[in-house]
Amino acid sequence: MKPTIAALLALVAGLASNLHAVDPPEPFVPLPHSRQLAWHELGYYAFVHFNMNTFTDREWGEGTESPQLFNPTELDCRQWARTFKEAGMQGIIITAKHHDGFCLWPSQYTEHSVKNSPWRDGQGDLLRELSDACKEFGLKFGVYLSPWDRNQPTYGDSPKYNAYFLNQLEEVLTNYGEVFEVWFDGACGEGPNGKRQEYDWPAFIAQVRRCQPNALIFSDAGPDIRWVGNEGGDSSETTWAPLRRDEFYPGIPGRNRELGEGHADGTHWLPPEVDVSIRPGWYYHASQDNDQKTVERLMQIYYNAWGNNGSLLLNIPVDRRGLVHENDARRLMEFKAARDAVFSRDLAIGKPVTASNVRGNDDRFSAGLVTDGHPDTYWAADDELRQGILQVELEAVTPINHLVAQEFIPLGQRIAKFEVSARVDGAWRNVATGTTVGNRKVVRFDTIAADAVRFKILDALACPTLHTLELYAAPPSVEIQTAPAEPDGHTQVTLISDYPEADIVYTLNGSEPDPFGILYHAPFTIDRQATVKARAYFLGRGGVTPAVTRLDLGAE
Ligand code: FUL
Repeated sequence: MKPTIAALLALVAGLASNLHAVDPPEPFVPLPHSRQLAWHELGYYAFVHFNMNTFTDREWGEGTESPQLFNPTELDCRQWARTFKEAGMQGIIITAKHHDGFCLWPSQYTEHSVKNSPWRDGQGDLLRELSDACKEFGLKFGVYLSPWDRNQPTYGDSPKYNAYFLNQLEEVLTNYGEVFEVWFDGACGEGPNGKRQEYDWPAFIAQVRRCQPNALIFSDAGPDIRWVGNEGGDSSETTWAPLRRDEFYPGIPGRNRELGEGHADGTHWLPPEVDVSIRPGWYYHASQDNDQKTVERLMQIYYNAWGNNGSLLLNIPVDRRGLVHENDARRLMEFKAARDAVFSRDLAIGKPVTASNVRGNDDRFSAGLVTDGHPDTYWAADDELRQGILQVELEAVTPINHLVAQEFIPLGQRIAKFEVSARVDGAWRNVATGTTVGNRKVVRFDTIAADAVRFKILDALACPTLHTLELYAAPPSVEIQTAPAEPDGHTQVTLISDYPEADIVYTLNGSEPDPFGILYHAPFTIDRQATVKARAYFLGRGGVTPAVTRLDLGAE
């Protein structure tokens, strides 16, 4: 059979592109391990502090508490898993043992456990129930096992206690299926013999590797994930995944800033995890039932963690019933709705992209790969370059206020400085600057209606790569301002958006305003019985993205 013209052309094109083919960039060490790459995909999972302290209203127990006190009345791990799954979390890490030494599983090495509690007549195993619930709901299961143990008589007798801890690790890591993360706190104290315990960290780590080769180990010094250096939900604008790991050990004092920032010349890939509680305490206290962090603060924390090269481990203190408290569940869902409102629609996906340089002019590294939504493709520059510009054409004037950038981290973290600009009426305006990117950087800026966006890499430690550029428009907010008005009992209502060009729509009967509702033009008056709800929309400008604000003026 004769070759067709199309086949010949394809052959010639193939040969031509082979002539240009270059190798991918040399890896820039340190590189992430495959288990770390899998972890980077997670981003957001639950911490549950639930143990003896839940029943004594404390944060740290003494280790002398009677097991009789542990008695949840309605414990339901399926309710936890269902709630966290609906909230968009990917796993749960449970305090299997906290500093007071009480074990949530019937350990054969101590009497200080659920087996001597009234819960399930001493027959219960919370790790069994939780790991089963995680499997049922498709969540990952992780454990916090405190080395500091204020109950264990051998604590302080270092070799003996280390053997005890290794045995417990084995129990927890071999009886409950796959464990995705083992969380080590660095706290250390003196035992009953007055001696300070010396932990055998190399043995602890080897035990985890032996029992759960895919599990990530968290501590101040990793070896897989590092503490971010604070428990308040903050992070550093500059965040290198690499760290000079050998300078660190669990519980190291005085180096919190470096734990946040990492090191540009770090020797090991050791990205940060932001651990923070939704309430003031780690454990449940009825007095904090209304003290959840606001949605705004949770969003800020999410940007600090997930949006800054790390992940968010958000603690939800399960209550004395053994349930996620209604108020915490409600806040988790509000937080999810707020994330969805920002991140549900990538305005850059599939849009054309040009670059100042494409590695070897090779299509395998072309600019358009940053908006193709594919998990394995990336743009890369020529070896000698430390800069680069990528320009996304939006093809229509589009309001935007978030950019998400991701480096191709299997080849290491490289970008050290960047700038974002937007084209408005043919002129480029600088909207944000930043430093590191790594696995993910979320850049936020004031809403701007632009028809193109530039991501300018100003400095890198090696030739830059970029896996993804995404653009989003968080809904504009609406503030409802009120003032007394004539006749008596009437109120003047003014609606103000943080984005002046947004269209504000409102209702007076409590119903949700949709884009076809009453358009706001000027202040108006209402009587006491009205319920005003308002939303701002980017009507006809790259899609409808609503925000809702409500004001109830004494309606029923
Ligand atoms: C700390 C512990 O001392 C707290 O009680 C809590 O468990 C927190 C997550 O880690 O170091």
